Amino acid sequence: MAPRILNGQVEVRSHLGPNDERTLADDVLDGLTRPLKELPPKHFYDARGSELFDAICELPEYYQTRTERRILETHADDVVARTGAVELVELGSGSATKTRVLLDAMRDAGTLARYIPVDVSATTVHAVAELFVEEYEGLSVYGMVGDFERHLKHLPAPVGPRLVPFLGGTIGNFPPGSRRRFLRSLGKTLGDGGHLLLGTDLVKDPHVIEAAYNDSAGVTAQFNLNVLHVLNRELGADFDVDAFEHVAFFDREREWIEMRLRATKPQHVRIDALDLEVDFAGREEIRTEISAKFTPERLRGDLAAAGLELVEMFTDPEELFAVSLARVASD
Ligand code: SAH
Ligand code: AVI
Repeated sequence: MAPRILNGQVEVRSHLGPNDERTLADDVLDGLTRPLKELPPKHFYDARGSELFDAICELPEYYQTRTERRILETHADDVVARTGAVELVELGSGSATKTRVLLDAMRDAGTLARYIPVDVSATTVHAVAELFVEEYEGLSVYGMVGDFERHLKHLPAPVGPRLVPFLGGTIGNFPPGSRRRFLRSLGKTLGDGGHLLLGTDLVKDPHVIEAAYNDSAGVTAQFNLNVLHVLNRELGADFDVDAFEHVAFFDREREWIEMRLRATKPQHVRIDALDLEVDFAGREEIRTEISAKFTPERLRGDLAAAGLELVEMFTDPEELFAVSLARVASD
């Protein structure tokens, strides 16, 4: 697809096309014909889903965002000094509010050259690209609308030491096996001497974790249910969204949150684009997300298994959340 030049310093390129509508179709066909029905979480993030996620980040119960921001505010100067970063390639950038803390530190250190947000949500990549090029004088922005599991090979070559923030705990949304495979594949993205800056939510009192996914304002429930609106719109499905309810619980053995959508009554759904009929028994559930919570040991182990070495793990005084700086392990 042709690059969209907004002005001299901004370019946004989309790697999503007809094949990606296929990806949604394939995921739905695969996920809704299994004995335990499942949908991958990346399909939450249409324009409405991205807005709802931003609203989640402001909720009193959702401690993750404000805690990670505070960790970044405390350690950004140190991270920039230690990495010498001149560019950020941010994975799952969303509305990139916390990214400003890193960009400010790079600007103050005089190293800031380029910002590359990567996200499946086209609206957020365009919005962030336009905003940041205005806000940071001289900054070049190359937005990539794409899937970070498939499109990182299309990134431009680094212009100098690269820092790859992967914030918000999004790595926790991968199942464990693909999480380690994905981390291993990031070696190439980091480039020579590059670093990963990985945000992870930590294991803590299950009540605190469960409250973060069962907020009293019901925003997380709307976010979860939104995926059914996506399927209705994109695949011509006829889900009765009001006949499903939000479920989120902490699986104490696996140490992850599971979000599910539960049918409140038996129902029959038709998905036109797939020529598929799906039946739901009363109280049958679709798993829509896992969100893994880490211990420092598990995190170190995952990084090591992916050929990465931990440079430093930053956390907050209550040890709610961690931001880890890592690089490719030396042999
Ligand atoms: N980094 C932000 C946003 C986290 S929400 C923060 O810390 O607040 C997760 C983001 O990852 C969303 O913007 C979503 O669109 C994006 N995302 C999820 N799966 C993705 C994938 N496979 N490829 C690219 N982006 C993805
Ligand atoms: C993006 N991701 C890390 C969020 C999480 O906490 O797993 C998505 C989310 N799901 C429900 N609330 C927020």
